[in-house]
Amino acid sequence: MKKNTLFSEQLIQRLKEAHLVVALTGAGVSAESGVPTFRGADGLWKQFRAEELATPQAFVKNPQLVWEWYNYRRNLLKKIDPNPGHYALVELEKALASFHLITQNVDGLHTRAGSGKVVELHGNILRNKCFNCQKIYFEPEYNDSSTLPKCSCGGLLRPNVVWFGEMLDQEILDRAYRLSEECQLFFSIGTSSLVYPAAELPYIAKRNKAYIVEINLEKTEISGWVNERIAGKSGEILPQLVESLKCIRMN
Ligand code: BV8
Ligand code: ZN
Repeated sequence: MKKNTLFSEQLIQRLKEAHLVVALTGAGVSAESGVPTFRGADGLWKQFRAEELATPQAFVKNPQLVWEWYNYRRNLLKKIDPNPGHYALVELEKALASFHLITQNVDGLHTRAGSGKVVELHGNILRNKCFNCQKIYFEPEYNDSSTLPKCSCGGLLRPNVVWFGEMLDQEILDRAYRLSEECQLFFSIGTSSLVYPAAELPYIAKRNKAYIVEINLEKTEISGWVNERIAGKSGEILPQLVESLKCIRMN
């Protein structure tokens, strides 16, 4: 077993003692699976601008364009699998008494990897809902339709994700707040910490004396004050965290 050099004693101690461990993930965790991030060099927003597409106004203005953009992303996902970072988070959930995952990602890769306790803050791109009556549609075949499917009420279907300017589901958000308030160890992984209210969660955890660890390729809005920053790829760092945890268990 390789000796741990990546994680501080303090982090290892917290892993041992914490009653609740929470991980907030963003697009960076899916990047190594080939899902373009939002603001990175190959970012989705490069080809399109957020306000053009991921807003209700954009959908009203040009539903076909928005629908095609999401089908482009959903088709990308068909050829994409979870990466070692997703699987390491499944291992953490199995190894730790109480580990909860909060994700901003809408790609469903955490669930596909086997994570059981996932809070999807921004919804799930693989599901649709009616723009008019909010009825949820689980049929995947709609995602291949080049023309916009219609709801039984006559309304247009849209991806079941939270757009900019839209409120998050209050129950889901309250759960994320409560987990962040009650945890002793909070990981912020692969997120630029720019989008609210998700970006509030590490601050809430910090206010409640949790130990905050950031895993990211680059510096972010919160890098200046977290307890520990581990620079690098989540797909490489998270499996090492699982290894370190196994070492703790053996000693
Ligand atoms: C809300 C679903 C109340 C859709 C997403 C003006 C008008 C209206 C609203 C606002 C406004 N000003 C501010 C707001 C609030 C707005 C907001 O926060 N805007 C930001 C941009 C300033 N928030 C909202 O609108 C939210 N609703 O506030 O409602 C309200 C209502 C009306 C008016 C005011 C307020 C709704 C936010 C949800 C938006 N939906 N997604 C879709 O996917 O199409 S957000 C979208 O961004 C994704 O969910 C994504 O996850 C999320 C955050 O981005 P990140 O995940 O952080 O991804 P990013 O590319 O930015 O960063 C990737 C990171 O990974 C980088 O740091 C990179 O270094 C790192 N990385 C890359 N590779 C790796 C890696 N790290 C490790 N390993 C690697 N291999
Ligand atoms: Zn409807």
